[in-house]
Amino acid sequence: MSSATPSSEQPVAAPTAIACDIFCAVIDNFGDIGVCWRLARQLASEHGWQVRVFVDDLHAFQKLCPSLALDRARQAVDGIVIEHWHEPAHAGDTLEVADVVIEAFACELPPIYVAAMARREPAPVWFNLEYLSAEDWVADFHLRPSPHPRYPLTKTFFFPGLGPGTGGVLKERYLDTARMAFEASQPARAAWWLKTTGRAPPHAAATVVSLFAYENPAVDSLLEQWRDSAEPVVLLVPEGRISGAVARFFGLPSLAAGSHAERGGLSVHALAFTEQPGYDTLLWASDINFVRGEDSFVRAQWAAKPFVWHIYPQADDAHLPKLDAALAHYARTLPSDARDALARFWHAWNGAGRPDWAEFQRHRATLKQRAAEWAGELAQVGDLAGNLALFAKTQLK
Ligand code: TRH
Repeated sequence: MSSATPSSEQPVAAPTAIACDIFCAVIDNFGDIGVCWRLARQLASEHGWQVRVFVDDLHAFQKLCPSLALDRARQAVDGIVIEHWHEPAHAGDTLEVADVVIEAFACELPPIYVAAMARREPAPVWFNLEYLSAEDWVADFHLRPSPHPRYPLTKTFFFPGLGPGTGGVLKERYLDTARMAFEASQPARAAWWLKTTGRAPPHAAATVVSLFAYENPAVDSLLEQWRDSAEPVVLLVPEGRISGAVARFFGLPSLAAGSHAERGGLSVHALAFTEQPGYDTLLWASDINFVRGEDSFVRAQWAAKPFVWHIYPQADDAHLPKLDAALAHYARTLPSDARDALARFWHAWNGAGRPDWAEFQRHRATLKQRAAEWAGELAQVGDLAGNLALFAKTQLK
């Protein structure tokens, strides 16, 4: 799959570069390392920072970054040092404390490292990078300081968000240009289809859907509706947690990358999980994107296409207010019938009701226009890496 990363994305860290350590504990799936790796690459390539990533799960990481070696305690990829954080107390073979320390998603830093942070003069700028939420309270808590109970250190809470006053979400400087170049180039799209599916691009009348989701009971109903749809649907499914259900629908033992199947108006291509920049191209090549978790949810917004979000499920349905908070931003200016249709579809995809594809399609043109407008509104909040770098610099002075 083609990569959206320009070849110019090379580390530019100077000897005087700001040093930054990012600590990432992978809870599950790919979002924790997905966000950290994207942030690391941006701080290195766009801000010239010297970045190290401490990560405890190289297997999950390697899926997004295939050049990573699984057996190395320390390695460099794109000029970023990657330390296999193999036990909680470990902080690399030599204890060096960076200028900026990012603790991702409240993972606990090695105590030995925190003690060294306290000894460092000047003290490093310490962030806890939180999970993304579109809820209103986020702006009130963004950049709140939290003094350490024992050491002379202050941790700053950095909250990503979709609205003003939050930390924003990650967006690379090259992203829009790369997307528009892909969309404008028929040969680039044809080459992508050939490389990714082994076929030419589908007929313009077909709706191309990318499907990245957790296991989802609503998928069977949707697959039936796509099969029976008057207009053809071409489904692109990266190998993952929803693949088993799609395979069963087609009567296949599995949906391994490279397989194709057809039923009625629905055809499916199973795709290999790509390196991270390649996932953007999949979103750009599709008309509608089903995304999940955190990072793919953000990428779908930058793809400026209608999308459906499978939010990461939490205990006691704590995720449902977050789903509605995101809808409140994204659907804000939609006419009420399109807004209701979108909300119904998103709710159905997250466990409440049956998704109605025909209704979604009826509003497709309006949703597409809103998707483009929303990408512009979201960009006003500023890119997370840029926002974080700016704040850190004010603290380092
Ligand atoms: O994988 P996710 O579900 O991740 C998470 C985690 O579950 C995490 O614990 C949770 O807290 C968080 O969601 C909210 O979904 P996400 O965030 O979209 O991450 C997927 C990453 O995988 C993203 O960076 C895009 C990338 N990706 C590829 O690089 N290639 C691919 O082919 C695909 C499908 C995705």
